[in-house]
Amino acid sequence: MEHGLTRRKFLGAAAALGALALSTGCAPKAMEEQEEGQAQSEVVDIDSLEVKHSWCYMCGPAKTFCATRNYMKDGKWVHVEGNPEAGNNWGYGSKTLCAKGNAAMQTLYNPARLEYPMKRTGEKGEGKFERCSWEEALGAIASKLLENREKYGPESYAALSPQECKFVGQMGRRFLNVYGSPNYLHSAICVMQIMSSQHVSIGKATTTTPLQMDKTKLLVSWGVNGENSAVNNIMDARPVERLDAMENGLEFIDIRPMLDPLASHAAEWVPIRPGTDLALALAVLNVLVTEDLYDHDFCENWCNGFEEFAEHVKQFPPSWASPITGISEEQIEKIARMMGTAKPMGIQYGNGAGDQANDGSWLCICINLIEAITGNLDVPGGGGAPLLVGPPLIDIESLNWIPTLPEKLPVYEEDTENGWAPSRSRLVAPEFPRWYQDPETWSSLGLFREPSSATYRALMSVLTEEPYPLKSVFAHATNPLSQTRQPQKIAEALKKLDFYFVMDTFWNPSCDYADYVLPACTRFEDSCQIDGRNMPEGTFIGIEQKLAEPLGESRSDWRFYCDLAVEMGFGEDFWNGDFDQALREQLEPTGISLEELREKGYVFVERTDGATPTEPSYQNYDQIFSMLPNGKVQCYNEILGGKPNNRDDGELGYLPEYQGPPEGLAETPDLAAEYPLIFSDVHAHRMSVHSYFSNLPYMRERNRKPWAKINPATAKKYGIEDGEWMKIESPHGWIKMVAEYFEGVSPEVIMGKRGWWQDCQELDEPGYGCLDGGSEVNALYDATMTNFDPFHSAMAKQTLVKISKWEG
Ligand SMILES: Nc1nc2c(c(=O)[nH]1)N[C@H]1C(S)=C(S)[C@@H](COP(=O)(O)OP(=O)(O)OC[C@H]3O[C@@H](n4cnc5c(=O)[nH]c(N)nc54)[C@H](O)[C@@H]3O)O[C@H]1N2
Ligand SMILES: Nc1nc2c(c(=O)[nH]1)N[C@H]1C(S)=C(S)[C@@H](COP(=O)(O)OP(=O)(O)OC[C@H]3O[C@@H](n4cnc5c(=O)[nH]c(N)nc54)[C@H](O)[C@@H]3O)O[C@H]1N2
Ligand code: SF4
Ligand SMILES: [Mo]
Repeated sequence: MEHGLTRRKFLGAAAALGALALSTGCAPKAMEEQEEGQAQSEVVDIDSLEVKHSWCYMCGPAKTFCATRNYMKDGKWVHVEGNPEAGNNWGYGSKTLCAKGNAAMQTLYNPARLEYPMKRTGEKGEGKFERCSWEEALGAIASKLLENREKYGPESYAALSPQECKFVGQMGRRFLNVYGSPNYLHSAICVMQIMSSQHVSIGKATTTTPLQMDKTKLLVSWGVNGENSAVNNIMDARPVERLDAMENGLEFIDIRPMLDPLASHAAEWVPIRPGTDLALALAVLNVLVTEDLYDHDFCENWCNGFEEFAEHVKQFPPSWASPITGISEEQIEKIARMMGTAKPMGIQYGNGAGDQANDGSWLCICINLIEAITGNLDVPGGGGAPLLVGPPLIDIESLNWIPTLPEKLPVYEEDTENGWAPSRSRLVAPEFPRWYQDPETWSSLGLFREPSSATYRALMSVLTEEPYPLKSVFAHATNPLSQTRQPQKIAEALKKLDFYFVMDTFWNPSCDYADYVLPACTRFEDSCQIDGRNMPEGTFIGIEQKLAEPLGESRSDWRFYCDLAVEMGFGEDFWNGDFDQALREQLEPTGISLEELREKGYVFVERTDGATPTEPSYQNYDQIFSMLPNGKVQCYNEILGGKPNNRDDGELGYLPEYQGPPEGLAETPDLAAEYPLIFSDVHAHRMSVHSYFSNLPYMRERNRKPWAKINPATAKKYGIEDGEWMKIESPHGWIKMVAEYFEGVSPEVIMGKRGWWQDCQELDEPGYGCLDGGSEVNALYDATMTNFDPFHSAMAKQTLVKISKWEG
């Protein structure tokens, strides 16, 4: 079995490397100069090369995680490694980068890069385009946006940002606010579930995740894909730290359908049927209550309505959950007892738990309540107790945040009448209920967030005209045809949409429907993002240093908004077109100038006083829960209960309600007679980000064909051999994928990987479409809008399917 994890310790200062074999990546020009078949490596003295500093961008445009040293040879970027002073991965793997990080050169020098603005000349979807100038594209976009604002109101413009992408979240949001639209379209399936469920149940001042993991005795890893999503970075999953903590006696429970590499180290692997986690969570709560495994003192003093809640969960014993989840009663009882007795216990949960389940908000809330009622909140080694780091030695608070000017949003009569924040009445498809989308609510719970609509429902407004149709949509660093459900429907909406424009580094399939496509440069070709990090070793500030001139006429994603704003007459709110001015404002509190930072690449101030960080006092519950109703954990939920849902067609409940997936072996037996298997997918993969980077040879080499893992017993039943293509049909669409035999998945479940539209020219690997007959898993899933989660709009990521050998 592939493992992919190594243990690495903080390396301290940079060690001189001496000679190093360099790979020149996939630069088309460099390749032409090579003799055919000649290996592309040469031995170079690394110390003779110029080093530029930057941040690795290979975790996606939303993130700056690992700071890097980039080696330049004759003006070309030839080698990358981590910057040891940056404490990447909180001290682990500081110099090493993950596989994606090491392939970074191949994205800059990729033959598939977009180089020029393009305008559509054929029908939408036909793919006929011609090159145009930036001047023409910006002029046309600006005049169309101004015209549509006049004709249909500012709310008719929406920006897609499924992954809370940084430049869309800051510059794109600022543009939306100045234009006057609240319609920031978020996927409703990435991370907000975790954040919002914590706000409304345990408060934002704490969490279920154990940050001091070396003290944790039991970790519950629920729907987390750490070996892929967080190999080398600082996100919550922290798989390497988990393996180290196991040496101190940590045990963990892994709840997910596949026996992935980390799951094979677990004390208990719980191979749950996709989409049924809430049944499991309710049964765990049932055992905790009926077997008296909860913390009485905590529940009496710090839980709102614990009695009603305890009575409520008595309806959900393991005998009820077992046939739904496919997990034996014995295993449910066993893991519940472990959660109730091991102290301290912490729970990490990822996108597999709640983000993509149509009852995901109650699921996430129940997970939080398991942590709470077992008395594990704000306990060292339990949930929420912070990492011990000294105070920052440079003021880094302002870094990486550009003010978004929410005060520019118009206030409508309906907003005032209902007590809603500005423009909430104009949300086309509120991701969260309108009453919840309030700066007061969010900030009182510890997080500021601006309004959002949910992508799928919002794009459907173009077809249904309910409550009004969006007219102009900007897809910036996103491909709506592989990101949300039912790409067929999305394509229909894009066809009917009045004005659609895209800015991307590559031609994604949704570009075919665009009026204009704009070429983005990678973050290695400009210097627009600053980030900082405070660590036990010291405080680090880094900026992207430009490693190469932008390819063709590609432009920075950040600067683009300044260019468009000037064209629209919004220049005053956009530093009169000079984005560097925004960076100067960010840097002001640090006392470091932009010029100095660009020159040096980074500044690191070492902690030399030898003082160990002071331990905070823990379990200050009156303070931690002070923002919650009655100052208590919401077992009986008075934030949600009795309030309108996000569709304004019903009320939310006070106590967890089991909904279950829209279809399933236990849920819809008639449908299961025709479609006898369950299909679900994984999002993160070590060799790609979302649906891209599979055009990089280093990545595609190890992740070659659209794969779906299937139990050999099941595959053989249908005459499908390992490595053969299979046709996968659901009641909602069909795709083809390559069967990968894997005993670590139950015979009734198939697990695919999303996003296969990219080809890889160097390896002669084709791309596969996003619509029916392609290989995009989203084509298979249900998208009945009344099935979406009534609080945070999540959609089920599971469907019933039938399979056959693909002969096409
Ligand atoms: N290399 C790489 N890293 C990434 C990304 C990437 O694309 N590539 N994406 C980034 C982004 S945007 C995000 S949001 C994070 C996501 O980070 P994670 O939440 O860690 O990643 P996912 O891949 O969504 O993993 C979900 C896990 O849940 C399992 N699962 C699927 N269905 C179910 C279910 O019904 N119940 C349970 N219990 N488990 C289920 C899957 O098998 C998978 O192991 O990763 C980030 N990191
Ligand atoms: N079935 C299913 N669907 C899912 C998920 C799942 O697990 N299963 N996961 C969900 C999650 S967690 C997320 S975050 C979303 C992600 O969904 P999206 O963010 O829409 O991801 P992609 O579809 O990969 O599209 C990203 C696009 O950004 C482009 N791009 C990359 N870098 C840059 C850049 O620097 N600048 C510009 N301008 N463009 C760039 C890429 O070429 C690509 O076309 O998908 C969600 N959809
Ligand atoms: S985890 Fe990998 S891809 Fe992400 S920033 Fe670090 S090296 Fe780059
Ligand atoms: Mo995500």
